[in-house]
Amino acid sequence: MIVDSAAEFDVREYLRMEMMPHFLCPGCGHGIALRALLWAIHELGIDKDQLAVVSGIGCAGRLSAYIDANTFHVTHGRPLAYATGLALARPDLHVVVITGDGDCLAIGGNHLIHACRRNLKLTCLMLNNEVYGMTGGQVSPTTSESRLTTTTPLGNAEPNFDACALAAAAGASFVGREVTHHVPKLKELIRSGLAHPGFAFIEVLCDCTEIFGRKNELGSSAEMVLRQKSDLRPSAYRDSVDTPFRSNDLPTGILAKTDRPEYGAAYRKAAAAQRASKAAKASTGANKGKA
Ligand SMILES: Cc1ncc(C[n+]2csc(CCOP(=O)(O)OP(=O)(O)O)c2C)c(N)n1
Ligand code: SF4
Ligand SMILES: [Mg+2]
Repeated sequence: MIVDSAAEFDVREYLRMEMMPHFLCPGCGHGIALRALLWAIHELGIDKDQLAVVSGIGCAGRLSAYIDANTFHVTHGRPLAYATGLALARPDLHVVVITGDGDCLAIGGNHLIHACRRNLKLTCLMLNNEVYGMTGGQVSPTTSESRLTTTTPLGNAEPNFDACALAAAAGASFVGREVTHHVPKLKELIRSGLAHPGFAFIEVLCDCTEIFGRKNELGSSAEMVLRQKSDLRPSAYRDSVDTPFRSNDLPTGILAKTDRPEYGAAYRKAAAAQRASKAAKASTGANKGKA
């Protein structure tokens, strides 16, 4: 059943209210992304019993604990590996991965590229706040050039990944990006990703207000969200880097959508064919024995 009315969406119905108060800092963008995800789930009418959320370690990874569904808080960098096993064993479930930029692109980068290549039906929501928030603000593969972190006290000198370009190049059949400034658009993108019959990679640009924002003097959480519209990257570095690194003018919305065969269906078909062939051989053998 598809529910269209935003008015009837009450996020508390999808949260473990007994876990409140949550641990996120005031103004953290991860909370906005969580709301958009749950709103999309509500609109698609996905039953909570049919929803499985797998997350790694980090502030982003912590979100699964608050969702009233089947949730798995697994090791750092490995949520896609766990989710792969789960989605293969239980194709009836909607399997969603929530991961951070460090979790997904640093320690978990290898899993990401192979998940993209494999095209198993999964929705991967990468919350990109440009930093390792949970561990005190170290540089991540998406930290913009020149930004200050605890491990780049002179400003980050490395180019940062364009995660969407990386995912598309690795074969992801659905790739999208949105900012937390546009919650309804973010919800729409996640909804499209959830409905996609293959691997969907969605990058959400969201603010780490307390660690990254403070360190880089980006102002209040409201100012940081407004900056997403106009000032995604420092102008000094505008157009200074090439694909697959990140440029300043970031496109949002659905960036890639292809119709590749879904791995789970292909695997089940091959397994069924093998079972049928074994059964046929066994029955031929039994008939020979009778002759
Ligand atoms: C194997 C392992 N290595 C390192 C850590 C420490 N650690 C925990 S969270 C984290 C980074 C989290 O960054 P990100 O994924 O961007 O999430 P955020 O906190 O920014 O939401 C690290 C390095 C760990 N828990 N396990
Ligand atoms: S440290 Fe940053 S990412 Fe973590 S909860 Fe606080 S604001 Fe959010
Ligand atoms: Mg992060």
